[in-house]
Amino acid sequence: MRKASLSRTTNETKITVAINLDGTGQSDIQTGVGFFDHMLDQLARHSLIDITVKATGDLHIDDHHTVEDVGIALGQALAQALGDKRGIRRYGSFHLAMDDALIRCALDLSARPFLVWNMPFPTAKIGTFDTELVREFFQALAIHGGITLHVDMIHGFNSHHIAEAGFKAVARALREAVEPDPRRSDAIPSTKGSL
Ligand SMILES: [Mn+2]
Repeated sequence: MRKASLSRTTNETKITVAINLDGTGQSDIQTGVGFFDHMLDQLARHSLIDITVKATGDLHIDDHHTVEDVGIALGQALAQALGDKRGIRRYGSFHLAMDDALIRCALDLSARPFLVWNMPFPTAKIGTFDTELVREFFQALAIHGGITLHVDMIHGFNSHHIAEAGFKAVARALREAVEPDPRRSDAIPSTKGSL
């Protein structure tokens, strides 16, 4: 069963997450940050990973700790659910178009965390949400999930579309990377013999 669940509590946030890599894209998300909930719903829906997130954070300060810590917890859950990565495709990539936004994601479930982020949002905010937090989320996800993650905006002028297309592009690339590769059976997809 490629599932994981965990809780993470600090002085700033209290977070519970559960994921199922072999899900159908169901989500149950409550972070207290409306736009972020909308994005995490997209992440589940388009990765076909079932995702539950319950977060209580210090939103009286701002959304930063909550968004970052959800990224940490989801990354940790992803790494846990992947286990030794036997039989998976490992790599994934996708070009996702959404209205004006065209985002390319390429990723490797490498255990060598790295984020290349080229997402020049034209505005600092989407409603009350700080657009810089999109990077914070994916940085935390990449580090704690062991992902080499490249996200590049090829075109876009609407921040909501750019962010949403970004989440969907990562979701589709992740869907491909975590999928069992029927030609690989139980092998670990690396010449090193471990990932
Ligand atoms: Mn939307």
